[in-house]
Amino acid sequence: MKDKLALYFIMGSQNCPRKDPEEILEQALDAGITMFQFREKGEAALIGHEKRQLAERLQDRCQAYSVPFIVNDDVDLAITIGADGVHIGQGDESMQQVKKRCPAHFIIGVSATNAAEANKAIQDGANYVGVGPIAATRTKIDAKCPIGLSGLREIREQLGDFPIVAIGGINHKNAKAVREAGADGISFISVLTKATDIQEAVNMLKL
Ligand code: 3NM
Repeated sequence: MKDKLALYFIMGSQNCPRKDPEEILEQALDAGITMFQFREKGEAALIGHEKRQLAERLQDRCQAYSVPFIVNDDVDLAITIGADGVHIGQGDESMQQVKKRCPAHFIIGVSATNAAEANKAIQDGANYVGVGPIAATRTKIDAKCPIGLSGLREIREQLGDFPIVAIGGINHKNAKAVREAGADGISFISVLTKATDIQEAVNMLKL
């Protein structure tokens, strides 16, 4: 699990106003991302058939690179298209329900802002926790107050060896410090969707 979390790219069509999501994902896969989350969310997001079509196109790309394809929130879509897993937030469907409905091999990720939420997710059977926001982000309008590196360190101390991916405001300037503070991996949206050179942007995150 930890290897897969190393470079975890998240994206939906609403994050790509100027470029084709499939093209961005292809370049990100080529550059070496290790996991992908389809997060079609917000006012500009696709719904229904269009959402499913885009999901399947992006899933195809991930399969070509043997990179896990995770669906944000939409458990029905994840099951229907045979995704590799789902990522759910604190306000979403209960973990008990999710676990009951999903195939046993599904990777289940849960968002957490503090150790109590993270511990609950672990007890409920999550495979990893997404911890954040680490720094300020403009990508998620309702993001909570940043927890910083100290917040991440505190959560790591309480979670022992459990897989943690950090999220929110991560870029090439703070990626290394985020790993040093205890994250097994980093997840990111805008640092790639807004990059002019995606290969270079991914390379910078590896440093
Ligand atoms: N979840 P960027 S922050 C999707 O704190 C998401 O749970 C967050 O986008 C959380 O890499 C966030 O552009 C947005 O900051 C991450």
